[in-house]
Amino acid sequence: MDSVGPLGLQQGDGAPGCPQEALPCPSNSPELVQECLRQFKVTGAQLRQIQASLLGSMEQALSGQANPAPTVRMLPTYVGSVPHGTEQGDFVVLELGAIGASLRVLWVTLMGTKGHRMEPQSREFVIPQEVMVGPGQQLFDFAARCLSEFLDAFPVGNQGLQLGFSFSFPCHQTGLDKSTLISWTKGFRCSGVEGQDVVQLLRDAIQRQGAYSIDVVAVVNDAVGTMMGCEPGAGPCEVGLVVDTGTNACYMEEARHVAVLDEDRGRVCISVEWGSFSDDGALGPVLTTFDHALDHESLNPGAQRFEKMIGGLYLGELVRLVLAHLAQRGVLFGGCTSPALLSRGGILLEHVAEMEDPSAGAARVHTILQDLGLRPRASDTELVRHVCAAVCTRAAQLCAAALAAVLSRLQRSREQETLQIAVATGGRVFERHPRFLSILQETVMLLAPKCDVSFIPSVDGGGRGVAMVTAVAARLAAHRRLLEETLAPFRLTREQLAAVQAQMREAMARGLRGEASSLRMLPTYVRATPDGSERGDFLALDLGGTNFRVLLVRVATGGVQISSQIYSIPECVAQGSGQQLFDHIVDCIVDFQQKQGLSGQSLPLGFTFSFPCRQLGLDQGILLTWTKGFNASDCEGQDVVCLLREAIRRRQATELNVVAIVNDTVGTMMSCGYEDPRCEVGLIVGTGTNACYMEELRNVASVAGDSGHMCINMEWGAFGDDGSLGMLSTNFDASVDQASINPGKQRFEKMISGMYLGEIVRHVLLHLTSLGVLFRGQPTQRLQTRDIFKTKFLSEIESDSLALRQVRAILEALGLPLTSDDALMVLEVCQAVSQRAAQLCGAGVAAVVEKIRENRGLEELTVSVGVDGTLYKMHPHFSSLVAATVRELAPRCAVTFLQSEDGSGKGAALVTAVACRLAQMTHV
Ligand code: 0WK
Ligand code: BGC
Ligand code: BGC
Repeated sequence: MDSVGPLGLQQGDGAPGCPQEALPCPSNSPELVQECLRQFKVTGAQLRQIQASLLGSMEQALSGQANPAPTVRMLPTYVGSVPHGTEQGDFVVLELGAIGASLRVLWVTLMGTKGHRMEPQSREFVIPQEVMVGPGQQLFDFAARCLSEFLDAFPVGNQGLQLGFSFSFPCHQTGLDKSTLISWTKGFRCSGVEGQDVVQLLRDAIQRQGAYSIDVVAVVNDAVGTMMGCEPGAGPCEVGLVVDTGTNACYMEEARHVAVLDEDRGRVCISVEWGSFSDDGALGPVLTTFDHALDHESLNPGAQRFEKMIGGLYLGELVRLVLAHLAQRGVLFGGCTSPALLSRGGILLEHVAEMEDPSAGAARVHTILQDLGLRPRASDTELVRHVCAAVCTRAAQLCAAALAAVLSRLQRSREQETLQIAVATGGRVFERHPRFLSILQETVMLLAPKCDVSFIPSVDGGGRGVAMVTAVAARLAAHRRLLEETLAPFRLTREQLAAVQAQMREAMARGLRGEASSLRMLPTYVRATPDGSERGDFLALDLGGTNFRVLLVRVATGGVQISSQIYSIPECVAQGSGQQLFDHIVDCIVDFQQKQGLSGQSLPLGFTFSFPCRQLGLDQGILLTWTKGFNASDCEGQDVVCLLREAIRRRQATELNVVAIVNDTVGTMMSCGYEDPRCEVGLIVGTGTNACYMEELRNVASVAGDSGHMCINMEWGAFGDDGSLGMLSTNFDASVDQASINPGKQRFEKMISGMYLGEIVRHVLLHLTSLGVLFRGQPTQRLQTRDIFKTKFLSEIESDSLALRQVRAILEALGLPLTSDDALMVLEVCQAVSQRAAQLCGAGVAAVVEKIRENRGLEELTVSVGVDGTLYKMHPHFSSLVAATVRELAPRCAVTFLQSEDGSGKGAALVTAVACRLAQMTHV
C-alpha cells in the first residue's frame, strides 16, 4: 500500500495512470484551480510584513540576542573587505552544495591589477544520491577524488596548491579556514559532519587521497563567493544573492553592529542564512498546504521553510504537488497521473523554468509534460503555465521581500536615507528562470523605493569570488606564517628557560667566588632584614627609576609614615656632568626640606642609587657603570656617596648626613621585609631590572666572615654580557642594543625591562612591515622614530579588557594606519616580547630561590620576594607569567611575590635605621 502524503497524494510508485474512464472536468475546476493559484498569491502587505519581520530577526541576531532565538543566523564570514583587485595567483576552488547534487572544481587564475581576466576552467561531478545522505567521510572522500581527477588534467607536478572551499551550508566560522557545519540543507544529510570543522574534514580526505599537496586556505559560503566574484568594473557589489537549489544572501555590515565581533571599525560580510527564516506571523499566511506537504516529505521537516518556498530544489516539487493535486481531482490531464507526477523530485526546476518561459510555446510545454509521462490536453498546458508562474512569482516576490529587508538593514547600518547598491546574483534560478530577476527587481522597487539597486550577475557562479577570498586568505596565511617565523625566537621552551636558570646559577657562583662572571654579585653590607625595632625620622633619596623621589620616612611603633616628592631628572642632567647631576639632587633635597619644614634639621639620609656599585661599606659605593639612559660624566669609578657629600658641601647643606647607599632591589627587599620577615629577595622590573637576595656570608669570597648573611646585589641586568645569552638573542635585540648608549652591556636587562621592550616591539613591527605583513608594507615615518613605541603601550594593548578597537586607537594615535588584522598582529608581537621578558625574569628568580634553598640544605623553601617597577606593576600579565615560570623551574620553593607599596625609599630609610641602631650599639 503506497504512502499517502498530507495532500492525500499518492507517493512514490503509487498507482499512476488514468481513472477507469476519463474524468470529465469537474464543474468546479475553475474554482479548484483559482483556489490553488490564490494560495500562491502574496499581497504587498504580506510582503512588507515579511520584510519587517525578517529585518527584526536580522537585528536580533546581530545584537547577539539568543532568546527568543532569531530565525536567521547572521553568520560572520571573516571576509572584511570587498576585493580590491590586487589579488593574483592560481587557485583551485571546490564548490560543494551550491549546485545541488553535483560539485564543481575550478582552476582560477587571478591576474591582479595587471592583466585581463582569465576564464576559470571548471568541471562538474554528479554526486551519487547515496553519497549525499551517507557517511560524511564518504562525501569528503568523493570530493577529494573529484579534485584529483580534475587536477590530473593540469600540469600541476608537485607544486603546492591553494584551495578555496565553497561550502554552501550554514556554518559557524571562526576563521577564514575554520568553519563548523550547523546543519545540512538542500538534499544533503551526511552523518558525522554537523558540528564538525568541514575544512578539517576536507583536509583529511585530501590527505587520504594523497595525490596532490593542496592547502585548504579558505572556506566560503556561495553567497559570499557570488558577492566577491562581482565584476570589478560593475561593483563593488556589497550584497551577494544566491537562488539555486537553495537560497541565501550576504552583505557588508558595519563591524560595530555585530555583537559577537569586538570590532568598532570597518565592515564584515554577514551570511544571512535567510533560508531558515520562519515567523509564523509573517510566513503563516503565505504557507500553502503544498508547502506543508513538501516540508513534511523533505529531508529536514520544519527547517528551511523560507528556502522551501524559493529554492530551485523545491520549485519543481511545489509545481508537482499542485499538478498532482489538480490531476487527481480531474482538473488536469483528465485525472491522469504519472510516476514522475507522483514521485518526489519528479518535476525539476528546469521543467518549470522552461514551461513558464513565454518564449517556450504551448507545444514545448506539451512535450515536457509528455516527457513526464502525462497526456496533457490543450487546456492543460496554459493551466500548467499558470501554476508554474504562480509558484515562481511567489518565490521571486518572497526573495525580493527578503532582499528588501537586507537593503533596509544596510540603510540603517549606514544611517543613509537613500542607498545606491550593487547586488551580485548567482544561481541557476536566475540563469534559467526567464522572469525571476525581473519580478524580483519590480518587487524590490516597491518594497525599498529609496534604494537604487543594480543587479550584477556573477559570471561564474562565484568561483572567481571564492578564488578572491582564497587569495586574501592565502595572503593572510602567508602573513601569519611570516609572523610566526618572526616571533618563534621569542617563544622560549622550558628547556631554554631551564638552561638560562642553570647558566645564571653558574654565573652567580663564579661572581660570589670573585671569578670572571657577567653577574657581579655585589655585597651590599646589608646583613639583616628589618626586625621591626627600627625607629626615627629619615630622609631618603630614590634615584634610578622612572622618577627621582625625595622622601621623609618616619619609622615609629605604629608603623612607617612617608611623605615624598617626585622631581624630574632632565635627560641633559642624567647625561651631563656628574657635578651637575649631584648638584641637581641636592637642590631637590633642599627644596623638599623647605617644603616639609625640615630646613636646618639634621636627619640621617639613605640613598637608593639604582646602578651597579661596588660597595665597600654601607655608605661607600663605587659606581661601576651607568645604565638605563644615565651617563653623567666623571662618576663611573667614583664613590657616589662622596659625590653627593661634595655636592652637599658645595650647597652648604651641611645638615644632610648620608648614612647609607642602597640599590633599589635592596631597598625594595627591606621595605617588604618590614611587613614580611620571610622577604629575602628584592626584584625590580621597571626601567631597568635587577635582583638581590640574602646570601650566606660564607659564600661571599670578597667579604670576610663565615656566619650570617649578606644581601647580594646581583646586577643581573648584565647577565649574558659575556655572550652566554647569544643563543637567545634575536636580531631585534641586537638592533636595540646597538642603538643604545651602552651597546654590548646589560643584555639581560635589554630583553626584559621597560626601557627596551617598546623598542624591541618597534623593531619587530618594522621588520614585519618590510615583509609586507603589516601596514600594507608601508613603514610610516613615526614607526621609524626611536622610542616612539612606549613600553606602556604593551601593557595597554595586552590588557584583556581592551578590545581590538582600542588597540587600533592606540596605534592610530601613533600615526599607524592599520587594518584589524594589523592590530591583531601588533597585539601578538607585544604578547611574544613581554612573555619572553617575564619568562626570562622568572628563570632568574627561580635561580635565586633555588640558590637560597640549596644554601640552607632545605627540601622545601618558603620565601617572599619584594617586587617593584612599573613594568611588573602595570603590565596585565607580566607578574603572573613570572610566578608561573618560577613554579615551573623551582617547584620546591613556595614563592610569594609582594608588590612594594612605598618603593625602595622606605627600604633605604630602614637600612639607614638599622645602620644607626648598629652605630649606637657600638658607641654605648
Ligand atoms: C620604584 C622604586 C625605585 C625603583 C623603581 C623601579 O622606589 O627605587 O628604581 O621602582 O621602577 P621604575 O620606576 O624604573 O619602573
Ligand atoms: C544554505 C546556504 C547557502 C544557500 C545557497 C542554503 O541552503 O544554508 O548556506 O548559501 O543554500 O546555496
Ligand atoms: C641597574 C640596577 C638596578 C636596576 C633596576 C639596572 O639598570 O644596574 O642597579 O637595580 O636597573 O632599577
